[in-house]
Amino acid sequence: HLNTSILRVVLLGSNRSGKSSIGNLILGTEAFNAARSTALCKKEEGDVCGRKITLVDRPGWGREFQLCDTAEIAKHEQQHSVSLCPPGPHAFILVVEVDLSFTDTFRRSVEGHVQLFGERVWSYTILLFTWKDCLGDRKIEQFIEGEGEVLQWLIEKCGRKYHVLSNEDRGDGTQVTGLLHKTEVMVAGNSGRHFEIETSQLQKVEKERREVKERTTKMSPVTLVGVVDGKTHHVPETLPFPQWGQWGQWGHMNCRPNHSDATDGFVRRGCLTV
Ligand SMILES: Nc1nc2c(ncn2[C@@H]2O[C@H](COP(=O)(O)OP(=O)(O)OP(=O)(O)O)[C@@H](O)[C@H]2O)c(=O)[nH]1
Ligand SMILES: [Mg+2]
Repeated sequence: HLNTSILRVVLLGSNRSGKSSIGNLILGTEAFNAARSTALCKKEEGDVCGRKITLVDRPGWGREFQLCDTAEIAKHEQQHSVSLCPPGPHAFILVVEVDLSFTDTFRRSVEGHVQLFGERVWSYTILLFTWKDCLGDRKIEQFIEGEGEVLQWLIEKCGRKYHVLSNEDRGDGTQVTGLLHKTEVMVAGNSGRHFEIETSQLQKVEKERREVKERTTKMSPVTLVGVVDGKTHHVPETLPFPQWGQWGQWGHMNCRPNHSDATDGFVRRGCLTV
């Protein structure tokens, strides 16, 4: 039957997994920028196969990062995604590239970042394998069987709800309809209920975000100059880093300032070591 209510979805996953790309594939637009790494949450709406959908894209976490390696402000931005689709998302799509190595480090990283919202989030999460083009002729079931227990663990965590597609293949409409169908089945399994986050948790996040914004607007707009592979790059942004000297994210690269004026979690000047 035709469901006229809005389906609210938040995209989760590590950097470069294909979150912005799947957002574009679902909406059939270029609403999200997949040419560069997403730094801030973004909400887009569309009409897909007769269903109204609200999609929230958000920054990914560093592939090799454990939750403790991720900057507090990055965690706040990740959590902010839920505020953009009140009263809460019906579904989270956890985007994972098929060609990752499913090690224990991967497991702890995914578990930590997904569970920023608490253990209950898994009941609202569908696993989406991207980069299907890397599988060649192999079927996803064969691939899963050939992988170890970490991937099995993830599939169980998501209640065996998963889908596979290639974001590069824009011609095959069944990729998106299949994903949306499985998402709707999950939502129906939750009796249409949306995920609710503790109001106090969200309020804390929003307060911290406001404070950070106030601090950054007071900063003088200095262009960060980075040296990457011996070449000088101008970084046109204020970069958040966990702490001075620690690794952070710039585009798709892990980098860290080797000297800077960062005393407050931000780097405005300095050199980058990649
Ligand atoms: N071959 C192939 N390339 C893909 C696929 N999905 C994404 N890409 C490419 O991978 C790169 C990263 O994709 P994004 O959609 O920006 O990834 P993201 O998860 O939004 O990354 P962050 O914003 O950094 O967290 C882009 O160059 C995409 O074109 C896929 O299924 N197959
Ligand atoms: Mg992105």
